[in-house]
Amino acid sequence: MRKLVLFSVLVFYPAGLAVAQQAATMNQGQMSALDSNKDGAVERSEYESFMTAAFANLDKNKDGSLSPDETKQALNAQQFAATDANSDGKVTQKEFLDRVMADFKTADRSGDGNLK
Ligand SMILES: [Ca+2]
Ligand SMILES: [Ca+2]
Ligand SMILES: [Ca+2]
Repeated sequence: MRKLVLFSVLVFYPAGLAVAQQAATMNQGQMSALDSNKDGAVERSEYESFMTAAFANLDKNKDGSLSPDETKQALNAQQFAATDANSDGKVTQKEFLDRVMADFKTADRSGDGNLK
């Protein structure tokens, strides 16, 4: 258990992104999809990989950023603005990951770096 302290359960109580909201209602099957090494817990790295893939999915035109249009199913205007840290109207992968990983930290109430 290295570097546990801050990261863990993000998946269950995410702050706002639709992907995270989906995660919040994950069933067992989805949970095991996130748990790529099948150790029964979702580590920060597994969550990050999952969200990186989610970003790629949302980025329909593959320009490396998400427009309000690309995220309209997932985010309302307020959530989009909250994720678009530099307010340039686009959500880059970094902005996206910063946000969802912050959600992870928020969700990590036990602080053990794992989601079980
Ligand atoms: Ca795991
Ligand atoms: Ca795009
Ligand atoms: Ca931006």
